[in-house]
Amino acid sequence: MEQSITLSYKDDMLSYDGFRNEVLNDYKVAMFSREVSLLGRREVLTGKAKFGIFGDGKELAQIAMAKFFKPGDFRAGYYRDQTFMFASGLASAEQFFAQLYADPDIKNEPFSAGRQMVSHFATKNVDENGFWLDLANRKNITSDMAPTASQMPRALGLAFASKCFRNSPHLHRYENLSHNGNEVCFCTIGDASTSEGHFWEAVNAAGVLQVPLAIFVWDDGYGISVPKSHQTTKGSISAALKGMQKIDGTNGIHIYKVKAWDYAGMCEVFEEGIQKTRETHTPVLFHVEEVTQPQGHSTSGSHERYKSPERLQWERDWDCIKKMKEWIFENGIASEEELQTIELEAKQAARDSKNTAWTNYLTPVKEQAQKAISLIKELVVSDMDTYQYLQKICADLDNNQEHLRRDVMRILSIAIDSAPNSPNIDAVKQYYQSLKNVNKKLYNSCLYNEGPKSIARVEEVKPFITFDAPTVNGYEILNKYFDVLFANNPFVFAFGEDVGMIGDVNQGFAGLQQKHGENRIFDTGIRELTIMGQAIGMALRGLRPIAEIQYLDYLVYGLQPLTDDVATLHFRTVGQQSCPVIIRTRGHRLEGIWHSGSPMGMIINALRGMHICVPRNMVQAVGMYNTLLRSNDPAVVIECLNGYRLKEKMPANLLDFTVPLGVPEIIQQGDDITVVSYGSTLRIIQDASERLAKDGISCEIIDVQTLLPFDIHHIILASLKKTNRIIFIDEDVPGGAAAYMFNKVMEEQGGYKWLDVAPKTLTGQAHRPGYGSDGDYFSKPNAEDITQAIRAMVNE
Ligand SMILES: Cc1ncc(C[n+]2csc(CCOP(=O)(O)OP(=O)(O)O)c2C)c(N)n1
Repeated sequence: MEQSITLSYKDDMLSYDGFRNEVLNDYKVAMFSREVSLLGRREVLTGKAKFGIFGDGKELAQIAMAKFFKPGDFRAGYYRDQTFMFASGLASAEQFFAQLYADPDIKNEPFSAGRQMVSHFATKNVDENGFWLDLANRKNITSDMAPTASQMPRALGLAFASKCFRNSPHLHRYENLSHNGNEVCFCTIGDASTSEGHFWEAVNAAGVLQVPLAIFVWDDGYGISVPKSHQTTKGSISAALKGMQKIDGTNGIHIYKVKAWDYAGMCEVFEEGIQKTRETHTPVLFHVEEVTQPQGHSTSGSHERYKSPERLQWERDWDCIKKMKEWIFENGIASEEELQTIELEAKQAARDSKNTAWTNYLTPVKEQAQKAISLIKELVVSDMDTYQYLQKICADLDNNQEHLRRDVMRILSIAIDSAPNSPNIDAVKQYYQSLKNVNKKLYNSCLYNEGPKSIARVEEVKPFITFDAPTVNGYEILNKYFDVLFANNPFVFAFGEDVGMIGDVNQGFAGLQQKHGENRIFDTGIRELTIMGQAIGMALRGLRPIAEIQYLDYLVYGLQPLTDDVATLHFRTVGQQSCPVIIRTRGHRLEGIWHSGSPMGMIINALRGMHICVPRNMVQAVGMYNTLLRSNDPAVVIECLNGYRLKEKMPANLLDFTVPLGVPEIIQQGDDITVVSYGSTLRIIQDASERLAKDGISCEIIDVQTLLPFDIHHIILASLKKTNRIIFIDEDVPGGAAAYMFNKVMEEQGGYKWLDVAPKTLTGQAHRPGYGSDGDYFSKPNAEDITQAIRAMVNE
């Protein structure tokens, strides 16, 4: 039924009938979407769903926008765009309601399998094995997020990828990914969210880079309750952006203003603007004014609390659907009766979709509940109290018409606890366990790639060091590697502050821009947030960006898109979207408060869903880059700041060797104590170990190599079984990554069973290091601290 609601344009627009049909179809979509919003709110208020946020008031603007969204284009938007999705044929109301109900069946809710709140849409960019789909021939929706303006960095990157494709002749043959960079990124944002730094950084970068980005600002005057006079300079985003406007002979962006109720006007302006940005790659911003929000912000509150009666009346008078209806009558396009028929059909279609979605959602849970009830009722129990109690919980579940999976789990668990000796309790236990497995797959899967594109599938290949291998500086290993990598892998791009012309501050890319071209290795502005966004958008489109954060301490500027977008993406799309960014940075010991950071605890906790690689030297780093490029998971690689001038042997198989992730390396065998660490600290541990050896204390030193994943084969446990003593050492704050490693080995690996003395962590101080060598010495673990701690443990 609802499929008849999606649009089919342009077949016959030149004839009057063609035009009329299109207008009436648009009216129907608008009515349909409005009804979906009204019904959606009611579903929440009557308790069938937990939270609702809808697109009422923005129907016409989105119908107009959808007309120019072509196969190959991308959308990075936010939670108001249901009408756009319906109008583009990318979502049905049934799917919309399935998401509202948090239906975990991906067949019913294809955007996130119930993992995301309603109105958070997505389409696949990879198939079920993680291989790229033909994105150039699909309409692409990157997975929506709730944090305001979080779509902006990614939108910049999606548009920037078009520029990469257009300007890189070696990519032109990949027509499954791009048609000469003609793809536009459609980005939507609320007026209040333009107050975020993300918006300004992205718009500035787009104006500098000149990329096909079309930003639609839905200006309904408020950010929840705060009016735009408190949000935006001059109360108008288009006025505030004037200085960025492109004029002849400058870069910048085109800016248009339209009214959200002006159907014909928006169609005209959007067509012109989109065509311009598609052809010229000059970004465009549509300031869509006079948007209304008939039901208020969300189901969490009522807008009568903050809108005046006059404003509410204005919103009723200028409702876009009402205005479209008036326009249809004024132009004699349809009669009152015809529109009434359309309205009735649209409302009925919305209602049918809602009912079907609810039935689809409920049926499997009901089946589980019924099966649980019947198993529990069959239990033979010896006392009356237990019998009555079990009868009662079964009746309660039976009477509840809106079951949840957790209700079923709970009643099964209660039954197992209450009647442990019942002869037929095993059937209940088995069912409980089988549901646990099912629910684990539904609710806890796909944080990382699980199939062919998983890092676990990458075979280990050892570096091949020939007899006469040259000994060179660490940075020269990277430089040679990147050179051969760029010659061999057309999808790889590298960029960041000072990466292009000078080849990064430590010369990893020195001379390579000149060799491989400005399109592939390039400088960016100082804007870590949107450097991350640039990488995200490129990776979502099948490219393999290596994006640089100049120093690890500045990762904080770029952390938001990594934690909210990249790290959650595979999980929140149930593996349907991949974003294999590689974030390259350098950290640990160097100098002062902002060039010696090692906030690894913060990083591993913020970035579950990415891999965190902490190579001790540049050969290991190269092996990790190779592993990552063979898989589809995103990662951060933290090179050692003080390692670029240390000498290493150049492997002969630079492009081929791989370092398996999650596999520690024992870099020194020993018997008395297991010392676990990573990165720059290892060299200090080696120094301490030499001194300890003189006292007859033999250390087994283990480099974990990656913090995420962590020691998947329990190599550390095997060492502990031999030494029966263990210390975890790093430069992070107390309770940071050393505590994480401690927890992994003690709890997950069961290391506590093999201890002769209390296990220990040795970390940096709680503050950051002061400037100078003594600032470093007294703030980070030093060889003296380490020898004393280990000696005390061994002598205990
Ligand atoms: C980073 C962040 N801060 C706060 C919020 C809570 N929040 C959700 S929507 C919203 C207002 C957004 O207003 P606007 O951008 O105008 O979009 P609208 O909802 O009006 O379409 C706020 C403050 C959030 N989701 N993310």
